[in-house]
Amino acid sequence: MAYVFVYGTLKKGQPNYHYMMDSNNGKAEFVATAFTTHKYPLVIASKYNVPYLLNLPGQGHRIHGEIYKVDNRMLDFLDDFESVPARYQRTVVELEVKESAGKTDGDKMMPGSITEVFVYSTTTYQPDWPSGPTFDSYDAYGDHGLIYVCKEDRD
Ligand code: PCA
Repeated sequence: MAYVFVYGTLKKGQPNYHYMMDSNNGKAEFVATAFTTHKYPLVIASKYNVPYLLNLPGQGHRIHGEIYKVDNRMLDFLDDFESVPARYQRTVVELEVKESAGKTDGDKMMPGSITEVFVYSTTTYQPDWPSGPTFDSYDAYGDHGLIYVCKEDRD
């Protein structure tokens, strides 16, 4: 078991959420919403309008996302899905818990508490990305109008 913070297309309601809920890929259980204790640039870039979290702490915004408890099978799936280590790296990020799922077992993360969990961030990016618009929360269907192109639809 491991905890993963998702901030992009894997969040609830976003284009790749269904992969997290597909039991063929393993198990993922929603634990809490959270935001990073440090700022990071979250940009939407490339011709496919992909959300990228740049591992440049101190720039951008505190990023909002969701914490999931995943089994090893799902962690393997996500590593593969995010092309670790070629395109993404799985590192640890410090988070402040916002709203916790209403569970009573020992797993409950308390709002306001600080926790460290895995996150996927891009290993490579264009030099102009950090200076472009950065977001505090990703929504594929947001006002920015940058519609995400799913992996299956890329050329
Ligand atoms: N999916 C992962 C990383 C970027 C993306 O699109 C996530 O939602 O955290």
